[in-house]
Amino acid sequence: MRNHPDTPRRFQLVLIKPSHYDDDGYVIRWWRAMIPSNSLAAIYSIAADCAERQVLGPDIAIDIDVIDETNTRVDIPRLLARFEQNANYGMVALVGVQSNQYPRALDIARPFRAKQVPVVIGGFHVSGCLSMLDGHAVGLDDCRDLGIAMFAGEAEGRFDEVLRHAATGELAPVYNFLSDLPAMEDTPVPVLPKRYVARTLGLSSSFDAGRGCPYQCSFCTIINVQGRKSRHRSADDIEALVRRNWAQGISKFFITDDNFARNRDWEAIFDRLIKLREVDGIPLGLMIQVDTLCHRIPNFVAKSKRAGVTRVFIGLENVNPENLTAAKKRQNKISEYRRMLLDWRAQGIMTLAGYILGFPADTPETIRRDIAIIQRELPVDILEFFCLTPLPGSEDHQVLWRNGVAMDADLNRYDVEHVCTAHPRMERSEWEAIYQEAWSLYYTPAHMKTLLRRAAASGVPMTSLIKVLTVFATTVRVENVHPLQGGVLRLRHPTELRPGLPQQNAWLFWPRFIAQTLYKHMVIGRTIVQLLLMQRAIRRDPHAAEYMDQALTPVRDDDDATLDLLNKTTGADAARAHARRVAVLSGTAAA
Ligand code: B12
Ligand code: SF4
Repeated sequence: MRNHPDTPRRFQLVLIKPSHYDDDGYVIRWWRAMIPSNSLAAIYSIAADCAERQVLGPDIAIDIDVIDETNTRVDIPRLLARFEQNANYGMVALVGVQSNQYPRALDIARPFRAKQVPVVIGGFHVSGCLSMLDGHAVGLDDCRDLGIAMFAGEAEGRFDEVLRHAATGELAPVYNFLSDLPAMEDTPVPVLPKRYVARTLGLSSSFDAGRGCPYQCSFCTIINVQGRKSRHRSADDIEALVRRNWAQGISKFFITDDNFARNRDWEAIFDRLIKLREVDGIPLGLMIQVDTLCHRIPNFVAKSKRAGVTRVFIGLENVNPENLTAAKKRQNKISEYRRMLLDWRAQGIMTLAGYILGFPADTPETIRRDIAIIQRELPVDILEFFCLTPLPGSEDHQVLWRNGVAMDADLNRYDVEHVCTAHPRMERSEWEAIYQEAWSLYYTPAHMKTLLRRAAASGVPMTSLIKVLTVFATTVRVENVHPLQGGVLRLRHPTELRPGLPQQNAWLFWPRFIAQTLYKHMVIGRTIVQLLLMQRAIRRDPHAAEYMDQALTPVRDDDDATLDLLNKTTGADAARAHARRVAVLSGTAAA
């Protein structure tokens, strides 16, 4: 059916954030995903602003549909029918597409392109590749072949143009704004309508208060896409965003800045959030991401607490100085780790730390040793393991690509959970095995009990820790995906199988799915019961508040020679000697 020429035209804008395929080839999708995607919220708000400003003309409405594939099935036949009814007047936007999501994004795009529906793709894969490679690698020519327009850079201030081109059938093959990153002040703030947020757990949302990071870690893609200069939203914008969410009953947020401590306006933003919380009574609950030196910024930790931060993610990455130097992560000083973690703990804030496996000095033995040292000596709550991955867009990837070093050809595996290239000291199979083993080494019942005892002694809410421990202790074991891609009740559908893989018989598919689901929930249920019993025992212990161990011991000397952390890790001696030299030269220690 075609629109009658007299009826106002309605541009159909479908925003899809693709998921990716699991090891069995099925799309990773949940009944409830963890948290709504900030990339999707950002593009939704930019698009809604375009609709309000009627950028396609005064009589043309823009209908916006939002699909986050981690919690909603992309019903391609239904969407195709909708485009057909509207004479293909519209556009599919593949939003925030990471490298591991790129193959799935293309699979979603194919049927739309076959019917000539305009498709545009944006996100870190396209931006990272166009920033660091030759404009064709890795897989970008597939977009050209399919007629998918590629968008590199950030959509703020640029989406009008893309919409107009799609409406007139004049989309360019490539939009590249990487050399002209927009300022963030006064741009539409990322807010998703509640009906989409409700498809995730716990009615919390997310926003980016800023972009860009000053550091230069070689495995990082962010600095090559969003730059090294801090760009940020204003405190007024943040207040508007919080109020719009609060009007929908949402007051918990993940601030997605890679490093909020290096947001140049962190203090003004925190001060505004403190006012919203303490004066206006909005019950803010925040999670932020920071670096390991944030505790040295005056007031940062204390103001985090007052602004409502309850969880902080820290890019610890590794405890071996040799590895940190190899990754150009020289800002991470292992001698500071304990002081920093104890500062957060003193505020009753839960700490989550990223830990990368597969740096050059790592072997299965050193990784086992390091996890034991962390359990004993570092007062961190949650450890998240990742495999060092040459992510397209990073310096590491660029170097390997230029030197013609073999890397995995399947982009679906670039999810920092799979091994994608060779290691100097570990076979691929050893690296894969130690990644799996690391989770079970850290999340033993004994260590989880210690974590709960530390929480009880330092004011970190135990119930909250139990929720997080359940996710981190079970997701890899039960679902074989990283907790950061996790959710509640894994769903699968035969139509979501990766093209080229053999379809299972429905009589086998559904009984197997039900049996697996029951088994998984039994394992998860058992872990929850175990943790709740531990909590009950600790609550009944009259001495729980006095609990003390090596990790909780206050730092007296940054150069404490009794710690294995500063003695046994690879490169520790050289790092300590260097730190002593710096201290002597800067006059903070005697020669
Ligand atoms: C926060 C975050 C998360 C959160 C997401 C929570 C949330 N609410 O969004 C969590 C912790 C869950 C997460 C998980 C993962 N993440 Co993550 N994450 C980030 C982080 C730090 C910020 C994302 C963000 O909000 N950016 C701001 C948005 C607005 O930027 P954007 O997506 O690029 O979108 C802009 C432009 O690209 C463009 N654009 C985007 N789409 C489109 C579409 C069109 C049509 C147009 C015109 C423009 C356009 O306009 C947007 C607005 O300016 C990024 C790094 C970063 N700085 O972006 C990593 C990052 C995206 N994550 C990454 C990875 C690998 C993952 C995981 C696979 C890790 C894992 N194994 O669990 C999972 C995948 C989960 C999933 N299903 O998506 C990588 C991807 C690298 C790559 N080359 O692919 C990144 C880049 C970090 C890194 N290590 O380098 N992540
Ligand atoms: S500190 Fe984080 S965001 Fe900054 S360069 Fe290193 S990995 Fe990237």
